[in-house]
Amino acid sequence: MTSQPAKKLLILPGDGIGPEVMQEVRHIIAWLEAKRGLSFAITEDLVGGASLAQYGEPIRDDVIEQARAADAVLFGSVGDPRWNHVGFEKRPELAILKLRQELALFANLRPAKVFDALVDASTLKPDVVRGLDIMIVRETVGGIYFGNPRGIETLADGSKRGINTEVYTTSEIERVARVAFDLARKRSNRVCSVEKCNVMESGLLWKEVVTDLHAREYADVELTHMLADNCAMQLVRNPRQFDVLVTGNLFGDLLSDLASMLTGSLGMLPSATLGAADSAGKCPALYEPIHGSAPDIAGQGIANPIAQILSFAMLLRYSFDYQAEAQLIEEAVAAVLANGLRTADIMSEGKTRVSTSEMGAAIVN
Ligand code: GGG
Repeated sequence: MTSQPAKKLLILPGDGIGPEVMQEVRHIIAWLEAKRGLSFAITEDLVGGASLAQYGEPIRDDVIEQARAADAVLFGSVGDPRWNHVGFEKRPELAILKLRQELALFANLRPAKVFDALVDASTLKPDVVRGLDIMIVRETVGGIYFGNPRGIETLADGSKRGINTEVYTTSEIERVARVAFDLARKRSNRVCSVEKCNVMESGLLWKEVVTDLHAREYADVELTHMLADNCAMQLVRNPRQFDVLVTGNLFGDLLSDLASMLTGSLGMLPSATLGAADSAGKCPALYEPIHGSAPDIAGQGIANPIAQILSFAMLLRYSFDYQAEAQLIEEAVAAVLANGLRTADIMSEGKTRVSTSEMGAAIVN
């Protein structure tokens, strides 16, 4: 039991399966309030395609201000085929990119952990993934997603040219590398820095900055460097060689989706995106599953709510310091999986297939 003031939580379910899997978190919140005496002051709003439909923009300034004022943001997923034809400035995905940038949420922590009960759901052999526990630290406010020049221009002959530019500065690289080194010290003390310095200038700077920071402040941590293409191959060949991986925006996006399949499904991986703490010690933070809105399965009640639920557990752990409750949720997920309950994405022979809401209810129970 706790008598702390209500934690200000902004919930942004988003599009597609986002609202469906978020509903299962609401049940967990209700349980925590009823059984553990926790108190949350919750506000909710629209983002992504849902916001475009109502307000004509993927995220309103007011929602960004609500996010700034909250103690933490729980985000669902954005992406809506109704806006597939529009330009980048009106894409639903802009909601999450804008939130990360406006709140300077630069470090996206994407843990890829294999639950014992799911070793047979992995794309790799059970012996290769059993016990796998890696942390991918993805930089999220720089790199090719934000660099200039960018755009689509029409050339003299009427054909077009699409442009994105990878830009990283020393300070952007250093601050995310610092997060990775600090995390490694609490884990197995190993960091692998991933770039493509053999063909990219930004990769060359990335490697140089990480190497310098390591020598200056983190010599006790084991540091290795790996090219991103080799890293993709090594994650499939022998993923347990890694502890903490730190990389840029695009490579982190790709490698974490790859890593999710080692755990059984994209529907299993949570994430936390953190900014820098202010002088009062408040750290802006947003939590979201790494999966998108999956419009192809939205509304069918078959989505896996575990990534969203584990994202909420990360929120309790990192933003609210509710360690026991976070652990309780993680243990409940492990227990339900051990009991053989499976949503469609992790289903295998001899297990019991359940819907989104049945999986959520089993975790609460
Ligand atoms: N929950 C994650 C989500 O909504 N992903 C959609 C997406 O396109 N995200 C872009 C990104 O993570 O950079």
